Amino acid sequence: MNIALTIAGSDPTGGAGLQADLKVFHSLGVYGLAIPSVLTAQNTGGVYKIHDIPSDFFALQLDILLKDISPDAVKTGMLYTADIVGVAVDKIKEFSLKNLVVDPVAVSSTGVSLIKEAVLESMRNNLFPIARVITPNVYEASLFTGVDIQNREDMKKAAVRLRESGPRTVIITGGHLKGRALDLLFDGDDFLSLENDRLEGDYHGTGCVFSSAIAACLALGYDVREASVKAKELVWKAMKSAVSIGKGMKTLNL
Ligand code: PXL
Repeated sequence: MNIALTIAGSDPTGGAGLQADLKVFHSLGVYGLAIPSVLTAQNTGGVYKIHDIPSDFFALQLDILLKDISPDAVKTGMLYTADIVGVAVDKIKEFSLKNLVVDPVAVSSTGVSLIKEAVLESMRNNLFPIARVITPNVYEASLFTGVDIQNREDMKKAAVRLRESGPRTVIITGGHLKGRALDLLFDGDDFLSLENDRLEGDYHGTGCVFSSAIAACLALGYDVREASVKAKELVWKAMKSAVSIGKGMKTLNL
């Protein structure tokens, strides 16, 4: 059985965070493990409150799980504090975890900040260098690089800068830009554009679903390019059939 681990925040709506990641793993035929890195109180209207998990307990969760099980791929999502990033990095190294997909979550779809101070620095300096893939959206890519991203050329510039911080592949998801929905992959040699027609509306969880689908595909043995194409397809289908389960944003149907 192929196994993927998500290390991510809890989103009780099931639209994002580790709940969504587990659904993605299951839908792709991968066995899912999940470690919460932070808790949120939220509904489809948005994030109401965020509660840290003590970093020593977070470390214990990783130790106990990873002494027993070796996942084929790992995805990190919302890590929230620099302490949590530090522990995640130490454990990923200690247990030689492979196929690391880092979704550098920084803001929620409703605009709430999902990071505390020093997290960007810590992710860039410590987590990005050990990642096989990072999947920032355009806002996050701008935060990390200072590039004001408006079009494909800006995305290329930001991708090149992001790759200098160490990940093997950078995929910037451009769903928030105008025009066709463009994601741009850069592996140090070539750029690959992944394009879809734009689906209008507000959707919650697209970034989480994309990154966990990539992790699942890597766990199944696909290469990063194949994984990104399959992940984009899965996000597209889940957006097409998105559901209104509450009074706020639509959640992807997984
Ligand atoms: O979509 C980003 C995200 C990631 N992880 C958790 C979240 C959110 C957005 O609200 O709650 C736990």
